[in-house]
Order: sequence, then structure tokens, then C-alpha cells
Amino acid sequence: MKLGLGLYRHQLTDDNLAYARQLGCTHIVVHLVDYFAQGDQAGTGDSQPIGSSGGWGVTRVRDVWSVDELATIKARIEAAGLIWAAIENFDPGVWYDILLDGPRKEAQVEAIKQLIRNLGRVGIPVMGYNFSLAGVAGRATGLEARGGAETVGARGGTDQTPIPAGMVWNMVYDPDLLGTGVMPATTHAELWDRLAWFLREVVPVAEAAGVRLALHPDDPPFPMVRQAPRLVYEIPMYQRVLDLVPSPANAIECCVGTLSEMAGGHDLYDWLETYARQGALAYLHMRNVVGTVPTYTEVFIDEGQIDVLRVFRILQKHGFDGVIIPDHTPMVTSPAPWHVGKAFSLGYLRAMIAVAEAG
Ligand SMILES: [Mn+2]
Repeated sequence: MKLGLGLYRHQLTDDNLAYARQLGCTHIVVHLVDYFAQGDQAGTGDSQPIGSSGGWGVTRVRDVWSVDELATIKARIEAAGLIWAAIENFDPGVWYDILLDGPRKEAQVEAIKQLIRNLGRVGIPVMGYNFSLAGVAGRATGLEARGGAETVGARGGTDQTPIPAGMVWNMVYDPDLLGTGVMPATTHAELWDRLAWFLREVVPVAEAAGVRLALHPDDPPFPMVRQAPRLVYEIPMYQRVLDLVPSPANAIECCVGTLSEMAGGHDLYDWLETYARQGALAYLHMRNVVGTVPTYTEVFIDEGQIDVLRVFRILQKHGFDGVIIPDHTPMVTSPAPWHVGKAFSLGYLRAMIAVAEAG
């Protein structure tokens, strides 16, 4: 098992790469779609950032990331002695009509195929993604982790204000549509049909390119958020994703914290074993949590309901040799709240990996 760190594009500095290396990371996961590119200096760099519901990012219709662009980033990561493990999330400006079943979806899926081929050429083995209309939305910020550390969670419900036309996944893809209405109503069945179409188109290309597509579960895992349906909001629903197009290239970005906070009473460890046994786990997000939907709080890695060592023993038993990154961490009162929070989690995860691997 390998320890990694997730960084946003704006965080790809020599200092942050040195920080990761010094704390024992060997791998980097990069969020190329940067929530904070619009000048939010408080960007937390979390895979689903704290406070992201406070302001919307803006994207634009754009081309996919080129081989040159990706190779430049890869060289920088490798110059710091690290390995680029995965990209996390497609740019909504590239694939919004795939999510929305809109008129440009055929052209957009061809662009996504080109992007996957580009990843293969550059040697980035995993493309993580959220197949989500609302994205990460509707969480409450300020719920307290240990010692009053700022964190996020849900207090009995989530945001159900409709998504404006021109937006998807918390980002504006077409400013001209803003103010013209709301996103058309969608059913769960329709959203599953869109995912199935996407996977049938792209998985064969990914397989040929040596790239694994890895789906993140819905965070927060409510059945509906902002009046839009969610796909994977209970743990067994991942099996349906895998069964749509069985392939090593159709895999799971396993956010253990999100899985643990899901409703339904399904056993986290049994299901992790089920997915690990199939070799379906591309990489892991690790955090801890107290409670389940509709009321839960994200907490420090060592204070929640998830037995981290038990998770890693299951992974070890099934030969998982992928990357584990800290997911969100509470902000630690200090001169560097994000860095201290992540450092605490990295140290804990590194120790638990060592114990699990020692048998
Ligand atoms: Mn996650």
C-alpha cells in the first residue's frame, strides 16, 4: 500500500511537493479542476473542500488537458521525487452535456476519450471522477471535531434549492444560461442510464490506454441533493456500477468516509471486502466520521467510527497495492491549519499501513 497526498493545481508548488515527500508520501493525486482558481486564498486543497458551498467556481467550455500540459505537471512532480498516481475529476466545461444528456454529449464523449488516451500516453494510471449533477453541496460547515476544530457534516438534512440552468457540479459552464431557469428535473433511472452510456463509450478506450476510471461515491450521500438525484449513496450501489461494464478500467475511487456515513445499515467492512476481492479499488480516500446520513460529522482520522486498521487489514488480505490519500481533515488551530491537519492524518495512516503490512 502506498501513501499519497491530494493537491489542487494551485497547490502544486515546490514547497507542497517537498512537504508531501518529507511526510512519507510517494504519490500525488492532482485535482486539475481547481475550485479556488478564482482567487480564494483560503483554498483547503481538500478533495471536497471545506467551505466550497460558499461560492461557485466558474469553468468554461474548453479543450481537454493536452499531452504537453500533463507532461509538464508530471515532470514537476517527478522532480520532487514523487509519482503522479491519478487525476481527480473531469472539468465540467468538458463533459457537462454527458452529465445532463444534452445535445453536445456525443462530441464531449469523444473529447473524454482523447483525454483518456492522453493520460495513457503520459503515464497517469487513474482518472477519478464524480458522476454528479449537484457535486459536493449542502454540507454544514463549522460542526466541531475534537477540541473545536472546524469541520463539515450534516445536521439532519441537506440543501434542496434547485440548481440554476448553466451550472453543474457547483460550476458555471455557460454564463449566458444563468437566470434563465433551473436544471431540468432528472430521475435516478435517467442518471443511471447516463452513467451506463458513458461507461460503455469510454471504458473500452480506457482499457486500451491502460487507464482506470474510478468513480467517487456521492458526498454527501443523500438520495437527492439540490433536487438532483445521486448515484452511489448506499454502499451496495457500487456493485451496480461495476456490473454495468465489467472491466479493470471500471473501478472505484473508494472514499471510505463517505461510505461509512451512508444510510441503510450496510456493513462497511463486509462491503469493502466484497469490492477488494474483485480488485475494484483503484485508490482510497481516508478520513473518519461520526454518524450516518442524515446526521453526521467529519472528524479526525483517529476519533470516528471507522476502524482504520481493520480497513487496511482487509486491503492487505486482498493484495491491494494502490494509493491511499487523506480525505478532508478538520482544520487544526495553528499557523498552518490545512498542513497540520493533513500531516496528522498522514502520520496516522502511515503507521496503520505499516501495522497492517506487518501482519
Ligand atoms: Mn472523498
